[in-house]
Amino acid sequence: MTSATEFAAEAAATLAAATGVDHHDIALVLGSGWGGAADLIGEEVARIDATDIPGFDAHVVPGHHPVFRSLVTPHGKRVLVLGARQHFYQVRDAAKVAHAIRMSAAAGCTQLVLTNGCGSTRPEVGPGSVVLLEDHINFTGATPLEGATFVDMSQVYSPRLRDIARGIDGDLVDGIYIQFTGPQYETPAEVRMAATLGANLVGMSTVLEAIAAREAGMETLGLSLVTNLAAGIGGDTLDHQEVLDTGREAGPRISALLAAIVREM
Ligand code: 8IG
Repeated sequence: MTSATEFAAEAAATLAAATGVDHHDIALVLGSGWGGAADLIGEEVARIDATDIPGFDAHVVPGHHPVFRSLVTPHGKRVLVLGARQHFYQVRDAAKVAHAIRMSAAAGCTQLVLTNGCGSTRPEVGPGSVVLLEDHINFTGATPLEGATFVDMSQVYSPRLRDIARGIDGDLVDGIYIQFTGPQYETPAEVRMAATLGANLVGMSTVLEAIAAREAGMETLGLSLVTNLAAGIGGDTLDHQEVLDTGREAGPRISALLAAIVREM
C-alpha cells in the first residue's frame, strides 16, 4: 500500500463512521452547474462537512460546497456525492486533488462520474451543451501517481458508460478535454494551441482525478457542461458570473440527465 492509499483508507474509515454507511458503490464529483443532481438521484442518508475528514482542507470557491453526501437510490445503490472538489489551482498538489477519488475507491466505489463546467473551442457546441468525454490531455505538468506506477490510459472514459449516457440522450456529443492549471482562463493563443493539440474542451479539473480513478481501477464517466466559449472563440470576454449563470440555467436539465445515467449504471 502506498502512503496515499493508506491516507485514503483512513479518510474512508472516518467517512463510514460519520455517515453510518460502510460501503458505497458509485462516486459522483459534481462540478459547476451539476450540483442539483443529487436531489434527483436518491434519498439522502447522511451529509457531512468535508473538512471533518482527514485530508480535506477548508477552501471556498463560489458555486462549490465542501460537503459529502451519502445517498441511496431506489434500486438500493449507495452513491457518494463529492461536493468538495479540490482544484489543482488551489492546492497545487495532485495528490490532494486525487484524495477524494482515492477515498471513494477505499469506500468501495467501483464506478465514478466526473462532471465539470468548461469552455468549448467549437462554436457549434456552445454554452449549455453537455459533452461526453472520450479522452483527455493532461496539460498540468503534474500527476497524482508516484514512482514507477505505469497506469494504462488507453481507455480512461468507459465506453460502456458512454453508451449508457448516449442511450438516454442520443444528441450528446463527444469531446476531448484538456486540463490547464488555471486559475486564469486561457489566452486566445492558448486556446488555439489546445485545439491544435486535439482538445475541444478547456478546463481546470477532471484529468488528474481521472488518472487516480484509473489507477484505482474505477469505471469512469466524464461529463462536461459547456458554460462558455473558450477565449477568442466567442469574441466576448470570460467571467465567472457567466459560468454560474449558464450552470444555473442548465441545472435542472443536466441534473435529470445525470440522475437517469446513474439509475442505469
Ligand atoms: I466553467 O474557458 C470554465 N472553466 N481553463 N477555460 C478553463 N477553465 C474553464 C473555462 C475555460 N470555463
